[in-house]
Amino acid sequence: MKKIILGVWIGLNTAAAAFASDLVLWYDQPVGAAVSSLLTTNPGQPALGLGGGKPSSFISEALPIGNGRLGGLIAGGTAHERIVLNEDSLWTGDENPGGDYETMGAYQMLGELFVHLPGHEIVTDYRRDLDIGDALAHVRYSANGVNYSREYFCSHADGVLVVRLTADQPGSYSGSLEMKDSHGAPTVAAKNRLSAAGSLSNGLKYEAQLIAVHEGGSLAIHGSTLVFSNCNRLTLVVAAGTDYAMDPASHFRGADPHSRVLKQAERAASKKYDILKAAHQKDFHALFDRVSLDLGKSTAGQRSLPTDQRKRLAAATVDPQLEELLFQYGRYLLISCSRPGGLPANLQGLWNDSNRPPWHSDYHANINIQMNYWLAEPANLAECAEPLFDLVDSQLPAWRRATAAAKEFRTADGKQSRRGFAIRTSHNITGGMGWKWDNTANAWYGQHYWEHYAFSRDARFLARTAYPYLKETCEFWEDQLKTLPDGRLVVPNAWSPEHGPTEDGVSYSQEIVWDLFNNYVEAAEALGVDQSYREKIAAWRDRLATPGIGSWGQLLEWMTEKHDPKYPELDTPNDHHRHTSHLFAVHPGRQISMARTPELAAAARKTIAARGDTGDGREWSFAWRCAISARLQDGADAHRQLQQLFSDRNTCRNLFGLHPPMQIDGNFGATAGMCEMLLQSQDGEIHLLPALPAAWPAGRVTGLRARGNFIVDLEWNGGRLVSAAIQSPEKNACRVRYGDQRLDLKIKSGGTVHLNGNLQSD
Ligand code: FUC
Repeated sequence: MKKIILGVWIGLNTAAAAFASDLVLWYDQPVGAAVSSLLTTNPGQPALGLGGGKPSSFISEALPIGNGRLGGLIAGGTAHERIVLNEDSLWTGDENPGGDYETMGAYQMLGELFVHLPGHEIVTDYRRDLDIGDALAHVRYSANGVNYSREYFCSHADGVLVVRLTADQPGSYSGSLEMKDSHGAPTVAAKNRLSAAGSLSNGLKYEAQLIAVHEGGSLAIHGSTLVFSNCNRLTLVVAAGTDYAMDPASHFRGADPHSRVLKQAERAASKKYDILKAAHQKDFHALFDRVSLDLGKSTAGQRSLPTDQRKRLAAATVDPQLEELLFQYGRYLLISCSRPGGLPANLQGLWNDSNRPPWHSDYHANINIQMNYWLAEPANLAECAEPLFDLVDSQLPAWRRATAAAKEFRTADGKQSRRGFAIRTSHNITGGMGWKWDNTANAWYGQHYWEHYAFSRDARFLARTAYPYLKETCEFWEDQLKTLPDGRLVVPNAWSPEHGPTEDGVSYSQEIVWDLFNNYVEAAEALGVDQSYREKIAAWRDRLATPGIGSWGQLLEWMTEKHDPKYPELDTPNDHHRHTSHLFAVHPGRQISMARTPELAAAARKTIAARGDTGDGREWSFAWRCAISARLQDGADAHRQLQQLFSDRNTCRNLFGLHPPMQIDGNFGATAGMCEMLLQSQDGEIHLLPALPAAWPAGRVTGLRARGNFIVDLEWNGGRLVSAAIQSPEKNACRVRYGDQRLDLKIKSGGTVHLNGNLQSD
């Protein structure tokens, strides 16, 4: 039996063996327990995290729930539960055309909810978990002979965060509820509710409301807290909002949040808990259940370990069910932080426990936000990508103004650029931008617009949303590209992100503009519009300088190989930089492929091998490398890169990507990389199991999407395809590939074609 006394853990855990469900993150300690334990036993010594030897942080341990807009991070404390509350539009800053990182503002923490339960200091059989297959978090323990249980979720259906406290004996709940605003607004208690309302320095108004519904016992106000005595059960409902509106015409301000928040809280509090839970389940399952993955069974030993201990071992020994969990965690997190009508996932999704988060928890446009959305299309969560398009579209007027005013974008004749817009490396949600121009980020965002169409074939989206964006961005690049004496076109003053000198024709920028032009041409063809402009852009695409191959067989990151005394390792086999920007053309781009450009593909492989496992790589680096190796059809390396993500350097105990203290792009990138290992469709054919690693000898996946509006199910055994089912909601045709076999298929509207491992129809 395991016992906690004031955060000190003693004894053995009997609960562990029972907790082996496949899609559950679970722990036998509350957040911070290891730290408190060390502080208690070694007063005066620095706090150490569980075995990692590094200080622990709340955000790396707490369990995340969210409804796309509102989020909670759950500590799972027994005598003192702490839930950090987030609302994704709570941002300081404004439109700042000067591009000053400090005045750009930062994503803020909303507040904290505390449940104080005196007498729950000494507990046994403790467990906290997050069931990502059901979007429910739990805390369970026994104290004073009572079995206590809590369930938590954040409902998109009702717009609220819900906590339900139950016990197996009546009258067992006595304690208090406290809500703390992160910006000093007072909490007001009235009847059965707590509320806090305030405004930020930029005038953004916000409000949070908690309503407590108690069953049995009593509830009373004490100062700014609610005190409950001898209750059987409690249901807590939290609603929150701001007056942010994703609308430049109203300067990003909408209605005062008060009445909306009040209504949401009251409506939810008037419903029975089971009704709230059922609505949440229905909404969540409609998205989550579209894809299932089975990579084989983990050992009983692996399955018996709490997630934090288990994941560390998985860096060295294959743990198929934990890999499956990581895959589905990316999908769970995207569903929980990016829903139509809301804001896109920022650097931390929407989970933030600080008012000065790293990198302002902003939208970083040189890899990070793009990586957040790589999984959306293939992992069958396309609607979760809509917030990205909505936000970007809403920022365009401000970005156009900032670009027109910038000296960096003067046209060749010395005049200001009048067409299009550029984006800096970081931006906020109100037209403001931060650090350094990332010239080709506009074109990279364009890839997402194109891919949303390429997967769905939604002609309306293409015509109304994607095409105008792509065309305007082409016009920007028409004005900006520079012609070399030999006629090749180059992006001037380009930067391979965060690595080495700025100069013309950097591979990263060349490849991204190539991708834009290529996507534009296909978009114009699909719509049958702008023939002469389409032909011009196709010709310009073919004149863009392409990346070269260097002295040790690597893909060149700059037009010429660097021998720079300032950066002696630059462009050498010892260059272990975290960015692999010049491999954009392999993934997520499609300019380099094994079939069409085998020499460049081989050079890309050299580069990725040299980047290495240690050095400067961060969580997102390994996710990106996993996807790149998958595109290079190297399943073994793709899997090796994936495994790096389980190391203590790259993943937190709650499986959030670890870029101190946390960053979410690695989570989304890992899911996307695994999709690439199982199915690809960027080259005009549906390629089944293109990078299956030996580590996954047998398995099954259902519900992955392929470009062209197809859904694909696959089963394999002994490392070989056993069966495939390809379905399309429309009358459709495709070429299917497995290994070197190819088959042209026609599918009836709403039909499914079943194939065996030799690509023969059943
Ligand atoms: C990129 C990376 C950093 C970090 C930051 C948010 O610029 O180079 O490692 O992930 O984004």
